[in-house]
Amino acid sequence: MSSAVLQIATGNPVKPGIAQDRRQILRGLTSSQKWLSPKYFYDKRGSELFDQICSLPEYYLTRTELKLMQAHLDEVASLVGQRAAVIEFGAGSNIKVRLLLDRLEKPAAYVPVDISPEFLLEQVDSLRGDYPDVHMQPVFADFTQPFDLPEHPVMPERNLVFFPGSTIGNFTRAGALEVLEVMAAEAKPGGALLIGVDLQKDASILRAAYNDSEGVTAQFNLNLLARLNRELGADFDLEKFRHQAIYDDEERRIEMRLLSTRRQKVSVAGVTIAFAAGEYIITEYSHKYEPEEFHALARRAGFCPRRTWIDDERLFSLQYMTVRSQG
Ligand code: AVI
Repeated sequence: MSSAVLQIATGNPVKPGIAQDRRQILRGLTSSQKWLSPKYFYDKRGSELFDQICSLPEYYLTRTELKLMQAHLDEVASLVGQRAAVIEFGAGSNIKVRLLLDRLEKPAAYVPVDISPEFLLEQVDSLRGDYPDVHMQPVFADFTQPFDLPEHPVMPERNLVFFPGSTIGNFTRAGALEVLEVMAAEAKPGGALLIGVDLQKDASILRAAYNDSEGVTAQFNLNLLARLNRELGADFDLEKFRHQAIYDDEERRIEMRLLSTRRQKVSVAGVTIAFAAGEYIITEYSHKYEPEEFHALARRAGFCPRRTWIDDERLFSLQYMTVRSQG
């Protein structure tokens, strides 16, 4: 039994698993362009595969962001000041939040926000022993919607929202603006955001990152169908679908697909879904930004970009911004 107290954010009736998302899943699979939300990638198996992706040679994102963090977190810490509450959107990589908590001056609290109670509890349980002075308060909520922040025993000086990994790229540009607005509201005036944003670059580098030679990304993508089989009683034959990741130049994004290699019918939660040969399900977008484009988006959401660190190969950016004071 975990010792963590889980804060249930009011107004967010989100539960774990995908069975309760049956309607949304069927809506996607019965649309003229079939789609599934990337949020369903991350069951236990999907999270393990994602961890493997993060150390693939072609997947430059994680190692480049880690290098940027190593190089610039001291500066981040001096900008943030002491006794910040770190609010992480998504219970992400333990390594990254450790790096941040290690460098910040007397961090007051750590508040991971996620729709998976298991990930939340694992995350805080793994950190608690090493950060006894940091108040750990996981919040079970969908961070795309405003949520209530918990009270802390020591009043933090400011909120620092942390959103590494370029997960912001998995939202459409309009969706990213909405998430940034939620972040600005949660950080509050005087608060700040530290965010990892993947950059536009030569399409060959991007294609390789999402079509790795070991086929791990393919397994990660196909696991979505295996998950529907396990949790929604679907009967996808994984042999009859193929992973595809293309770079869309106009939209400046990677589009991941699961392509039906033949004409077939699949049953999902009792509903029959027909596929033509070559028809595909869109499973993920991963948008890539120029730094200035992202700054403009962040400004519209109420942030003031302060620092942007980019690696020498111009692959990835780590951006620090503060919430613009109103009026
Ligand atoms: C979590 N997210 C930022 C990853 C990305 O690069 O868009 C997910 C991923 N999909 C395929 N590989 C990694």
